[in-house]
Amino acid sequence: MKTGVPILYSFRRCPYAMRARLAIAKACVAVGLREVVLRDKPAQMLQISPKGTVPVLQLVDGAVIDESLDVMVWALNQHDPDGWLLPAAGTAEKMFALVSACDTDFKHHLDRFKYATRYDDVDPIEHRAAAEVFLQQLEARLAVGGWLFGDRACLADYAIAPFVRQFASAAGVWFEEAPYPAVRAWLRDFVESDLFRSIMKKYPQWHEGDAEIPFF
Ligand SMILES: N[C@@H](CCC(=O)N[C@@H](CS)C(=O)NCC(=O)O)C(=O)O
Repeated sequence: MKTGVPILYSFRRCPYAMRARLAIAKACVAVGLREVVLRDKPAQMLQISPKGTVPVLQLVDGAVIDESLDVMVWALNQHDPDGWLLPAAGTAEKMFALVSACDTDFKHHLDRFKYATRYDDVDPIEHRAAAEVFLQQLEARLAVGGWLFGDRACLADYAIAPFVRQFASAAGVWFEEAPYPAVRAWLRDFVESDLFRSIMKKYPQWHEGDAEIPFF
């Protein structure tokens, strides 16, 4: 289907899709949203991105961006009103390194903690403890300026917060009592922000022939 704006295949509860929507919303870039159900992925999405993960962004010229961080950078390269690509403290390189630690080590332990029954012979508490190494890094950073890289938000905050949110909800009371007050405050502000609320609206599943839903 030819449209005048890029098309974003997204799944509301996916933390990777959340970070893409956060950057698109922050940049105020207009896209058409197609809400995906992961067990019933649309053929059109699989055709342009056979690896079958969300988010997937198809640009008007047909080019496809199917990694969430690349979608963030694509959006912010067009309009970055709060300087998310340039952290207040530290370097962009360090910012991307922290996001990479989230997507590899932390995500590995998060999955095995949250979905322990999906894996053979996995002790969720061991993985919660291993995930804490990352939380400790976040706590040390947040204690300095309230954000991961200094005294204002950057891409890393919004790329990482959706995963910490998942961890916190899986950990429940344990997280509320753990020695990470700065992480808790940062996460609370994130979850209660207008930006986060705005990207968590519910949309019906998209089917071929449906119009896209305008998203910013
Ligand atoms: N590296 C990818 C990972 C995206 C990803 O794994 N998304 C999950 C949903 S949270 C997915 O689509 N999984 C495929 C499935 O469950 O079928 C990115 O950053 O965009």
